[in-house]
Formats: sequence, C-alpha cells, structure tokens
Amino acid sequence: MNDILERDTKKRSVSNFYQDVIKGLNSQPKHLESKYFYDDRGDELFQQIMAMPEYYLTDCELEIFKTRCTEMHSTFSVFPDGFDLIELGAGDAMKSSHLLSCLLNNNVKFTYYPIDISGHVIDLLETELPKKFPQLEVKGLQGEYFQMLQKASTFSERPKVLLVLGSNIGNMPPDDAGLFCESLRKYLIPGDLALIGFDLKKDPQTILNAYNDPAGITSEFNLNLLKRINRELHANFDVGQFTHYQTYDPQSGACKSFLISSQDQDVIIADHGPIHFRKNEYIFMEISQKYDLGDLDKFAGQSGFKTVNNLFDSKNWFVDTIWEA
Ligand code: AVJ
Repeated sequence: MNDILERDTKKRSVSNFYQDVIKGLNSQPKHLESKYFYDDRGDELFQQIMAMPEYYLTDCELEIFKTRCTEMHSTFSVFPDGFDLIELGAGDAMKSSHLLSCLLNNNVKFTYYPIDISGHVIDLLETELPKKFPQLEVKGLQGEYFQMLQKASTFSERPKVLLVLGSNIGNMPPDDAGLFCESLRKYLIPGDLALIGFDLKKDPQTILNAYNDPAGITSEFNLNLLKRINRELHANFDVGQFTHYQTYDPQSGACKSFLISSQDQDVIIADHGPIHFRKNEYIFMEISQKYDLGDLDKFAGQSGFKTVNNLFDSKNWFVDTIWEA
C-alpha cells in the first residue's frame, strides 16, 4: 500500500516536472524554474557554491546564527509550553543547527520540522541530525513549501516558529515574494513567529561576483538543470551549446541568471515535438532578488505581520528579520 502511494507520488512529481519544463520552454521568453536545480548533483553543486569565497550569503547568515541565537531563543520564550520549529528549504541545516543546539541546551520544548524539495536532503537530515542531537525531536518533510506546511499543521496544535533562511525567498520576483508572505501569514495564528532571511542591496559588483564565479560552479549549477532534463525527461540538450550569463541591476535589486543558446538548435524532450532555440536566445533560469529594509517593512505590513527584531551580520549585508503574526 505504502509502496503504491510512494510510486504514485513519484510519478506525479515527474509529470509536474515535465509539464513545468514544457510550459516554460514553450513560453516567450523561455524560462525554467530554479526549484528544479536541486537534484542530487544540484545539491552537491549548491554545497560548492556555499563554500565559494565570492558567495557571501552563507557566511553572513552563519555569522548571525553563530552570534545571535540567545536573542532568538529569548524571542521564542513567549511559548513556554513549546512550539513547532518549521524550516522551509532546510538544506543541510548548517545554520539552523546552531539554533537547535542553543534551544536544546536551554531545555526548550520543540519539534523540528525541516521541509525541503530535495528528498536526498531530507533523508540526510533524518539520519544525521539524531546523531548530532540525540534529544532532538525531528520529522523531515519532502515536498513543496505550502503542501508540507499544511501537513506539518496536522501534526500538532502548538504555536509555530517558521524559519525561511538563506534568502530562499529571493528566488521569487518581488510581487510573488509579497504574496508568499501573505500566504505564510495565513498558515499562522496571531502570536506565531517567522524568522526570514533576506539578502540586502550592497555594492553591485560584490553581488554580481557571488553569482558569476570564475571557477564556473554557478554556470555548472545552471547547466545541471539541462542535464537533469536530459536524464529524467529523456531530452537531448547539447549542454555545450548553452552559456551562463549573469546580471545584477542595482536599481531593481534583481540578480538574474540566463542560459544563452550559442546557435540555432532544436531540442527534443521525450515525445514532445522539437523546441527551437534561436542563436542568442535566452532561457531565464533564476532570480535572486536583493532588498532594502524599507521593502521588508512593506512586506511585513502588507501581509499582516509586525517586525519584532532585525538581526544583521557585522557588515550589514544580510538580515534575519523576526516577524510576529
Ligand atoms: C538558495 C536561493 C539562496 O539565490 O542565492 C546560488 C541559489 N543560485 N547561486 C541564491 C543560488 C545561484 C541561492 N538560494
């Protein structure tokens, strides 16, 4: 029974992937969804990105988690009877581990629900976290943020603390990020908390360098999605005929990545007819939006949150903002 359910879920997710890819590549302009970057190889490449000297985001937010967990803990102490700590896009939980450790050391009652689109990531967390934190109650959920948030809500009636770290919200265009905050708010009740990481506007060159590394890891990260499509959707992308191109616009704060077709070419995906790419035509791959504090106050206000605290790194490049529903 469980086997059948699992196979069904897998089939459904393959066909969602197929439909999203076909729809995106038949659109004008062509685009793909960056949430599909994270297959096993994509996870590995993202780990390499986080370790690059140019990719400052992880270091900044890690600094916040290394130095400010006591403050987070005291903010969460409004829930003396415990809470559910739900992390959207947990990844390797490197940053949140500092918080888990602080909460456990202070005998806080909580269950940790890491949510991630990558099944590989969830499997890893469920085996590794109990080794590191034997007292931790942890239940991993693999899937889309809101579906899994819904699921987590059926497990308990305790207050919620949501974590949305790593500037994951930056992968949405600003209007969608606003709607996302509104949706988050709807899953919460008054008093619940959300701690959200936003990458801030700063020296444009610093931002561009973080997404345009000379070693080509970010390029490989983008091209890996074409390889994934080849593998999982039986396509025939000639990956050598696409080049990564990165932009940052200091006015809008949009940092965007594209893959540019080096020549006129056709690509076949499974039994779908050929999709044509003109020479120099682009596929829009990802946005990594940068904000200023005014933008964040607007998001909070519009979605019915109030800002409780802003935690910055020492360079003021990144903020983890704590909002109350
Ligand atoms: C995982 C969304 C935070 O946009 O900075 C890194 C993904 N893409 N380099 C980001 C990413 C290219 C990353 N997030």
